[in-house]
Amino acid sequence: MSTAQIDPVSLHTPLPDATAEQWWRSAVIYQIYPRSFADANGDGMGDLNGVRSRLGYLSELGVDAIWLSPFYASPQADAGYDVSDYRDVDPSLGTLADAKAMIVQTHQHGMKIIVDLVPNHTSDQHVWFQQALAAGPGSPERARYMFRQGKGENGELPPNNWESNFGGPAWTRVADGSWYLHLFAPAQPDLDWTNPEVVAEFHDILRFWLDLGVDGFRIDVAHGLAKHPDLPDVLGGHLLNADHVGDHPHWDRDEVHEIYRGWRRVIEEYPGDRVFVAEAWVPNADRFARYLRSDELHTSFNFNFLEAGWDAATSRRVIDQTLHELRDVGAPATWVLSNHDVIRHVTRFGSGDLGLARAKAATQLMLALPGGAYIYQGEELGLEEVRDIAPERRQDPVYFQTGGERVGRDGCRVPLPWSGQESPFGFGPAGDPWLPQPANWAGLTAEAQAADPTSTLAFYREALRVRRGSSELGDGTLQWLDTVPGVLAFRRSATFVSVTNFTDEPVALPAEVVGARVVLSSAPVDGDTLPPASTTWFRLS
Ligand code: TEU
Repeated sequence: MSTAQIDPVSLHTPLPDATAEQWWRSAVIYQIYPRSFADANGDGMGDLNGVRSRLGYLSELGVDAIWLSPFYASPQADAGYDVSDYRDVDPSLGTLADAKAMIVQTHQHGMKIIVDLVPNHTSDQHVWFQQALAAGPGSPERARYMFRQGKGENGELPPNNWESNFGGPAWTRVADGSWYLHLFAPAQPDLDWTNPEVVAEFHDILRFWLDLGVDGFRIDVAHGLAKHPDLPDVLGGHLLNADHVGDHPHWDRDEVHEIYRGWRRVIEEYPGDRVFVAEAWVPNADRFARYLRSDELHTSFNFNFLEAGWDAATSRRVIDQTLHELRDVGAPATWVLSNHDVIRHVTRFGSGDLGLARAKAATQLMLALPGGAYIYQGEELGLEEVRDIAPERRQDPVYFQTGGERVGRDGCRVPLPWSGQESPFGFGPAGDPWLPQPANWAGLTAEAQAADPTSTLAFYREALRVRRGSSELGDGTLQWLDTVPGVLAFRRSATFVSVTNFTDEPVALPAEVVGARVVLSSAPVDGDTLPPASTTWFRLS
């Protein structure tokens, strides 16, 4: 799609349904990766009581809500994204009573709480999969999953050429010779979403957590649940790309939307303002927007922005496409730069001082864009990806399924440094964290940064404070200002302007903001220039 066709987004176009009650249209949501956030019992693994102990830190940081990656009963083959019981807490992370207390206390701290829902697959230890194995081919128990006969003379070849996201074939053979589909690890068998029993079970799981008071769900692999009925070979690459948008055999199929219409009806039965956020890696803005039609999901992570890199032109194109497509469906944009699956943005943007300067500038830009935003735990401390984890300490199935060819995601999942001079840096009272922490994190602990007004943590707190106090930030629209190449500047109101200098050189201030008051800058502002790799917010009188 070419940017030339995109209408300029008018500053005065009101968004449909924009009401103050819809908190999620403007919310800043903090992602907690529970096993790496805080460890209350000192076993080296974060837990829900650790989360409870740090709720004060999060409300002080100034976020509106938290989202927790899965904490359900799980053999932990994929760090909890392999769920064996959707209605219980994994013993390594706590109990259901801890989860209930966490929900209540999060609300007491004035924040909302979103939990993760993993509907594409269960764990191979889930009772359904165990029943399926026991019941044999052709049984109703097997019909909850994707069992098929193989190809070749004796069915010795997988049913098709699909690849696991984590490397290797997406099929595993069981003792009786049938194969089952797993788009991720073999320990994560895919459910068959054409089976009404599967649909009903997930409606019930939604209700279970809604009854406990959660404010919403993040939907894992939201673009993957529906599969082509004939399971044809993938042509033209495993990942979704522009060549097979709309007809990929297992990504972003039209049938997936009926599932979300059903979920929307369930969530609408509940009082309060509850919300879905989709993890949908769908590159085309128009296909992406379909998930956010008014009878489907409320929000969806905008991964095109995350993937735009540190580049002014690409970022502007993605921002324009997103706002244009979402305006048509009335949904707010949801920006994100880091999560538990991708290399931390300080490191993606070049590491070291330059990477950090760019990362802070990108974050400040993100926080000025129309809509909501997600922050991934540790980015407020300026943490880098940990690159030097020894092979024997690695945990991610991606590393093992690719024979080490892909290093995997452990580097963004290292337990947080809270205080002190050596590991576990206050992550827990004692114990060896499940992934090793770099020795040089002593200067990056939350405690050290809280005492330093020039720290990354102080910057995040200030940015969130200013955002809260600026009524034009969050939901709404923007209007671009003319700038030199490498600089993006936009108005959020007649008096609020955000300017990002993507270059590594100082750049003259755009004419509109000369003499304006600097509200916040990610780097010290000097006279009439924008510092290299920086974002500055200006208030015009
Ligand atoms: O991720 C799904 C997913 O699509 C990503 O693996 C994505 O393909 C990749 O990061 C793109 O670079 C979700 C969870 O976020 C992830 O942690 C789980 O491992 C996965 O689902 C399986 O449940």
